[in-house]
Amino acid sequence: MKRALITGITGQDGSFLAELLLAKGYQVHGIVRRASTFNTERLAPIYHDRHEAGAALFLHYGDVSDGAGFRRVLDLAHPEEIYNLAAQSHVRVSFDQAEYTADVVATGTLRILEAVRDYAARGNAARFYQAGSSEMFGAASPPQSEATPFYPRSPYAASKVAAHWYSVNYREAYGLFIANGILFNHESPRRGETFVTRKITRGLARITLGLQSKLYLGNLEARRDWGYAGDYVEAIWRILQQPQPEDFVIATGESHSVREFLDLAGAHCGLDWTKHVETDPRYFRPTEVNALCGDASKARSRLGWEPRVSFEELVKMMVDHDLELARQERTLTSAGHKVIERGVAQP
Ligand code: NAP
Ligand code: G4F
Repeated sequence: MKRALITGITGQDGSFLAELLLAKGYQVHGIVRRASTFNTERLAPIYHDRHEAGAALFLHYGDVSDGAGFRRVLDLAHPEEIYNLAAQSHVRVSFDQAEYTADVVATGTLRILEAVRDYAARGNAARFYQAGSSEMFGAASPPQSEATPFYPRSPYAASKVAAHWYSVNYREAYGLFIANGILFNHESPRRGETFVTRKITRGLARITLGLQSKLYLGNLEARRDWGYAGDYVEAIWRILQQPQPEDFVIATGESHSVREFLDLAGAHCGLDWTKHVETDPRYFRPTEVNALCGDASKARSRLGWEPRVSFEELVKMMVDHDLELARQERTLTSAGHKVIERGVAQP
């Protein structure tokens, strides 16, 4: 049985990747941050108590700001594959929490690489995946490929560039199997509710069901290359199965504006979104990434990877999911139950 260790397992991608690896017969270990509330909601469907026969998913407390703790988990899990997905992953928030973002995203990766280097020196070969981002291309004109120079436009993106180059350096300096994925935006019904796609599908669904009246957004003209997270974790896994460690852009090659996302989501809800969406300047970024569109030719030819879910199918999947959530919420409210808020307004 192969063993994998995932940082960021409680996030959108972590949950999809854990599911994929379990289906492939891996024993999966994940690092979970201690929080005062549960942050393992996305893992609930695949988690079994470790005392149950056949349990293959094991969670360990840890944080990428704590190198010593990570090393202990590494020795305990003893993985052959390590996927570093942990990040303060919100671009707008990184302008407010720049030092923290650098500590987690850039230095956090360095801490893990140092641990992996020492793990290898003790005779343990582990393949390492670094979750890079199309945000690293920032102001570089589309289409962006592995050959496009980085031009980061946020503390988050600059930190991801640092993590990318730390990873390249450790590959070259120590001959380790280290690969960077440069993934363009990927979404799903599990996407965090403060990212624009989910904010839109959740907001329009609640408006459709009469649970709220307005949705406040920022820049509607930004263009993104949006794919489906379930497809992207398959690419992540394939990157680590290659004979040599290399870096890959993962993207659909199609780009749409936030406005176009609203058009499709609104149409699927049967709602004229222009009557409900208002602009709030606090959602604008000091420096914006205007247009991202990836050229994933290398992944197509070398990994044999292709996205399966189209943009239209993705929007529909997310809207359908959030309409169902809103229906459940309305049923509870109309039966006199108080709906427990899962959070409050955030960026
Ligand atoms: P996400 O949903 O925000 O998940 C981030 C994960 O990192 C969560 O499990 C989070 O834990 C964990 N985390 C945050 N700070 C941590 C820390 N200090 N120590 C340990 N864990 C920490 O992000 P995602 O969309 O799944 O993305 C996964 C990775 O891919 C991230 O590195 C992201 O930057 C990168 N990426 C994402 C996209 C995309 O479009 N989704 C595109 C390119 C690259 P909590 O659950 O406790 O918050
Ligand atoms: O959904 P977003 O916050 O995603 P963004 O900034 O592209 O970052 C995501 O994708 C990256 C890959 O390219 C990841 F590395 C990163 O971790 C994250 O997953 O914003 C998308 C666009 C931006 O141009 C933003 O200005 O939507 C625009 N936008 C407009 N109104 C908004 C809003 N974004 C958010 N979050 N909230 C708004 O109200």
